[in-house]
Amino acid sequence: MPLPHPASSSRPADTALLAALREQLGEAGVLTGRDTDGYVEDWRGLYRGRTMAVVRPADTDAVAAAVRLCVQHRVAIVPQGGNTSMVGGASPHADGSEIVLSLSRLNRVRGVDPVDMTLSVEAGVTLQAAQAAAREAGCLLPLSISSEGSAQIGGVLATNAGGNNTVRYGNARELVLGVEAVLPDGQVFNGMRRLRKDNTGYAVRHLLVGSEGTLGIITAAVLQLAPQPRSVEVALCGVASPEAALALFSEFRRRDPSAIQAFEFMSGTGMALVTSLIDGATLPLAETAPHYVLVELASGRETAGLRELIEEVIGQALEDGSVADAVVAESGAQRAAIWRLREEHSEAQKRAGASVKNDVSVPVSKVPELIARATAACEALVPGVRIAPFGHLGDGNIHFNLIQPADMTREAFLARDHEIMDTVCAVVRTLDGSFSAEHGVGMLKPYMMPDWRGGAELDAMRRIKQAFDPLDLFNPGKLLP
Ligand code: 2HG
Ligand code: ZN
Repeated sequence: MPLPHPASSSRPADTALLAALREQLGEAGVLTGRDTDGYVEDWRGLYRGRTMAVVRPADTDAVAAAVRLCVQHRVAIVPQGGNTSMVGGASPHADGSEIVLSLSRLNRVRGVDPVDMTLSVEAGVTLQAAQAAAREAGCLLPLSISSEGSAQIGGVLATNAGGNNTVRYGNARELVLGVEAVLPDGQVFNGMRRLRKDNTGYAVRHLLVGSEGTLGIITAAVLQLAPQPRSVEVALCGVASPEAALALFSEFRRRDPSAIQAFEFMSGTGMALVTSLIDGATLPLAETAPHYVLVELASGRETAGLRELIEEVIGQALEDGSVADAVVAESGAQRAAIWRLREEHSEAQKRAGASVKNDVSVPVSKVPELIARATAACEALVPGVRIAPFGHLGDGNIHFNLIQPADMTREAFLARDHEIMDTVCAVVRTLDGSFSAEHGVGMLKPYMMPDWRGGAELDAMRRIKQAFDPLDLFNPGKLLP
């Protein structure tokens, strides 16, 4: 029988535990009171929790020691990296009964090997710093997400993040060769192997990846790198419809499937928010369009003919009218400016008001139908709602985001979040999609798990949780209902 949920009853700070943690980690390693402010609220301001303390161990042994103390005192732990979760996955609950364990001080690059093409990094290294370490060694860490400046490797792996390059390289999981983690019994699982072939029973590392901190706290990982591209082309196209965007994707894939590094979709509504709310973000096209596509092609060869390819495919689409207007970047600065229009979508939507996010995926062929049907259903449900879908068309993952109508308060809109999410997900279900594509389940979506992952699958997940964490002290209330 599951033990009572530690977060279900309010409890006073455990002073004996705090004293023991201070002794173990030093004064600077344990924050309380106002010093915890930056750790108890998520970046969207949706989850405002409380915590007994924030502990900041500086190495793996200190993480293990902190875990053992918390377990002795039966106090639950919320692991936290860059605090960029979209689903409250790293936020403490409101009753203050948990300890937030920040991985930020585990921020060393342990090594990069350009021959093996591997990168060993600790959990608190930001994704951007990890990318830079790979680049310095002449390699590419082929994982890119909008929050990469703050998001840390531990959280990226704990959520099995996807991002812009999944179409070519897969999700974070596909890049993980080895993992080091602290398990709920305080043991350190040292799986920092860097082998391409290693078939020895259960892949514990893959259980930890995507477990959202419910089975273990990832403290370091070995990531597979890719060759650094030698030629890159980026274009922005205005398109009349999601169908035209899909047709463009199919044409690039028909011509050279190995060249597509990213293929991103943006709605006209979302783009208008970016260009009006983000400083210096301007549309490099003569006219606005109903929707936009960002395509990036890349190759390890300098003379791969990517410029010809991008110009030919887009030129043909301009001729047949499926692309209304387009620009191909002429320099690195222009490529970055185009990417910025895509990457500022979350920030612009945050500035525009409260939003309900639906991080969903469908087979790529169904993306246009998803957008059309979910748009109609949401317009009928909440008249005046601003619908701004965008995302990773190349892998079928669309962020079907809705922003509060101008005449509705933030509270009134957010009170309808489940209703809206259920409406979008009803469409997703008929298209054989997923309700949780790349952001994880966190605190936002466990209620959907029985419906989407019921029966044997949820049962297996519960047994795995019970086997790893019988006291339910690792990120309770997240992922599993
Ligand atoms: C992205 O693709 C992120 O930019 C964020 O996954 C999506 O804000 C969102 O909903
Ligand atoms: Zn995304």
